[in-house]
Amino acid sequence: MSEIKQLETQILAAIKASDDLADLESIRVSALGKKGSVSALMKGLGQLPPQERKSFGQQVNGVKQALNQALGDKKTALADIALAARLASESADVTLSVRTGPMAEGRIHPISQVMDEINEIFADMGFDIAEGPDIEDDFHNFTALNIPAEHPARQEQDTFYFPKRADGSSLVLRTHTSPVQIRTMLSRKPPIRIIAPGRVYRIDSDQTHTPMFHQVEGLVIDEETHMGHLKWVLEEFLKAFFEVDNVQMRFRANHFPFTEPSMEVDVRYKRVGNEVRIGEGDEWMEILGCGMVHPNVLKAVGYDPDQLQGFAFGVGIDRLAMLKYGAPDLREFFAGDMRWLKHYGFGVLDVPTLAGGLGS
Ligand code: 2NM
Repeated sequence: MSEIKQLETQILAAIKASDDLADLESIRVSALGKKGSVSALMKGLGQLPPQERKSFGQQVNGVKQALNQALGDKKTALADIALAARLASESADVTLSVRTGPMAEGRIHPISQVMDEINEIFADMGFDIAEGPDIEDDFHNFTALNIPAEHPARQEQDTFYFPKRADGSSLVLRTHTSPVQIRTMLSRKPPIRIIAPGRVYRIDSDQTHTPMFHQVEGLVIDEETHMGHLKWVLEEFLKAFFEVDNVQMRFRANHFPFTEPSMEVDVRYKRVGNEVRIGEGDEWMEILGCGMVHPNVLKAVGYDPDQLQGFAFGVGIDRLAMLKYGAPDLREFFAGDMRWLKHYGFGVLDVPTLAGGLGS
């Protein structure tokens, strides 16, 4: 095979094997560029005997043409492949329905929503949100709260006790969020204004009770805190929560070990069809418990009851959620039924704010 033919075969093979445009371009330059191998052949033309020059020149031109043709074809083929790959990767099936994603699919449980609403209302009044453990010891859950050893609240049929420890004591699932108040008073100096929302546990299970439920308790301690403050705070809370201009409250004497005096608070309401309207009507609904913190509780956390007083209150969140959002059966709240949650749940962006309307 002639030298020219050999070079042509070699370059054509390189073009055939090339699989990207940059590589192809460097093959073109190294063959047909100014200093390329084919161009170099032409430079030898002058040294040939005159009678051979014509056919040599024709041969080299033929090689040039063949190479240009092969380079052009390959370039088109590579561009087609690149386009096909791009089209495949960028294709969109316009017949697919829009995927909604977690922001639209997810739901906030009504209890979480109501807790957020309550937090927002009290934060606006200058309260901090306090939290504590679900598993408590005897001191924080009972003793410090002036609940003596023989008190019925301590009994095994009401309280979830953990197995006895080496020292004979048992941990409990907290029966109220009051231990959070005890922990706060032990770790902070007055004035104190906190609410403690969270899960609480009691051995109780029927149509209106679940063994785990949710509470928010509040505590205010200062040098001159009195029942007028308590009444104002509760009234502001109830008006904001039920989104009404007026509530009427009725305070009834009651007994709790941790407050003295202790009261239960009823609100006026009426039923219109399935709806409960708070603030109007002739019926009274019990809604929360409250009182002035018992001197024994203050002493248990090292406060001087002659210098400091305060009030506390406790509200069941689950029933508030049922009242406000019309869910009829408490047990449904904890059944984990997606259909129920889709119906009663809130959108991820339904963030309660006082300015934007709490429950909107
Ligand atoms: C209630 C009713 C009345 C209460 C008392 C305290 C503490 F820690 F200050 F002693 N925390 N929560 C309280 C008072 C709770 O729930 C119905």
